[in-house]
Amino acid sequence: MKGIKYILAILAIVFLVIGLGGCEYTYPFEEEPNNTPSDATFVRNQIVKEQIHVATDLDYWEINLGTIVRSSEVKLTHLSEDLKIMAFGYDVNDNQITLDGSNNYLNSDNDGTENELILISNDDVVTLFVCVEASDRRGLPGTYWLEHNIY
Ligand SMILES: [Ca+2]
Ligand SMILES: [Ca+2]
Repeated sequence: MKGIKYILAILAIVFLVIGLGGCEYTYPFEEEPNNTPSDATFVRNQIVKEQIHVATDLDYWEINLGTIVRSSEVKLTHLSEDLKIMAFGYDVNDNQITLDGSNNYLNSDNDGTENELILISNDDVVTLFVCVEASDRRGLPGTYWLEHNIY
């Protein structure tokens, strides 16, 4: 019995050290490296809470919208620093879709910690890629919640 308590105590210390040491990994859903679209973390929740841990960090997310979606939105809330967001989409045949005139992406970069919001009205988008990064304005790391909704 004493031995089990000892082992549990050691395990608790190990988990504590891992948790404190790897700051990025105390956030449960991001899978670094995710700095390119091909390394994007698949979004499994409506809301994920993450962070840009250094100014040069990029966080790519992949959101599967499905084929019956008419429109969708992605937003950044609870910003601790001035961050920005960009989104681009692919159709059912994995072809990239032009979302905004001649641009193949949409972006939102409001001043300060104001929420960022992107609305996607193109119903051909089946897979959405989202990139979160520090704004050019301040270039500083920060935490965020990424939320998506489909209609
Ligand atoms: Ca990150
Ligand atoms: Ca990253």
